[in-house]
Amino acid sequence: MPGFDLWELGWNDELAENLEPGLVPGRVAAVHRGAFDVWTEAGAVRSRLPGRLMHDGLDVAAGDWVGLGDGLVRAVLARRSAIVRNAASNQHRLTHGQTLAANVDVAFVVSSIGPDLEPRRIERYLVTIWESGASPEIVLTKADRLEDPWPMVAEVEAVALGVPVHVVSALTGQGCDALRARIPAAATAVLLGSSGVGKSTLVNRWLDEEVMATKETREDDDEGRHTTTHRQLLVLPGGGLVIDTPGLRELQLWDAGSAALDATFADVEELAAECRFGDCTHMHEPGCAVLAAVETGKLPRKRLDSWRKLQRELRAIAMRHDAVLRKEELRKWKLRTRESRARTRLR
Ligand SMILES: Nc1nc2c(ncn2[C@@H]2O[C@H](COP(=O)(O)OP(=O)(O)O)[C@@H](O)[C@H]2O)c(=O)[nH]1
Ligand SMILES: [Mg+2]
Ligand SMILES: [Zn+2]
Repeated sequence: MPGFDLWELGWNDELAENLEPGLVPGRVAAVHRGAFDVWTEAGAVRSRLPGRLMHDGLDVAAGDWVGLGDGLVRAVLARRSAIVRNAASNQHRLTHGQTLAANVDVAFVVSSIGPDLEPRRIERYLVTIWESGASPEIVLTKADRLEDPWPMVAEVEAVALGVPVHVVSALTGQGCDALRARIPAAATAVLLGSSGVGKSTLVNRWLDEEVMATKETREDDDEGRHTTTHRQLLVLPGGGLVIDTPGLRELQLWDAGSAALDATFADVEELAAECRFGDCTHMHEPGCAVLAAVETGKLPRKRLDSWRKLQRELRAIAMRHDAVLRKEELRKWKLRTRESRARTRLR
């Protein structure tokens, strides 16, 4: 296995400064059960966390930069972005944040044009991406399936609010090169979206090779292709990287700040600023600009409902999160007092 040019993988001076001397830098290309594929200057290696860090529940994701020592991951370097979802943890019957991809520059929200297109799902992805530090872009695939895809594109543009919307077909090649051009050399993109929308087909087209298994090749896959059961980092010919991900049944939000929600629903926020009362709940108040806009059809009722729903979800997550933190603080405090009591006895 030939070695990698780290700079082509997105390595930079800031990362180099953060690397402890003596550790070997590498980028996590894929995460398997307890093991990582790490790309280094010496080639691709299989690595894992030492027991102590594993116990800390360190969340290593595809795209992470790590420092290796004695073949183990000794450090995860500070991320410039992280796409984090809410994941159920059966261990504590709690939820925790799970990083889907790290150090991503552009996050493509991929949906296929057709009856399964769901603007509400796109809003959910946008909140998560606005929180991540990556820039969102929307990709509508399988444009070849409809005689006239443009009414559906317009529907998506109404929720995109200035986020670029790309219309592509991996079948005819429409828009594929233009989308590819959104990933400059050394930059990293991630493809997010439900299973079957055509993410892997698009990646294969860019690679000009059947590297990722698609729906057709998935069942009888004996060609050694990457199945999309895990998130996989890939180097594109001509520079730039892309992380292909398996479909998420549903993207559960994780602790996003109100700024991420405001960015996704800038239209509602703008209206809310016009309400007569500063603390308007937009439920029943007189002089409510939001309700007035719903009345005149300027703001779709579904969009207001979606905003409320996501707001409630985020509030619930923040409250749960706070409760967990408080419990953790209490545990540490008890531990400290017990330790100091023990010390007092010893004296
Ligand atoms: N008509 C049409 N079908 C597509 C297109 N892109 C992908 N598909 C098909 O959609 C199915 C799912 O594609 P796949 O890449 O596996 O989706 P993924 O789960 O998002 O990675 C496959 O049967 C593809 O052949 C497209 O642009 N047009
Ligand atoms: Mg796939
Ligand atoms: Zn109002």
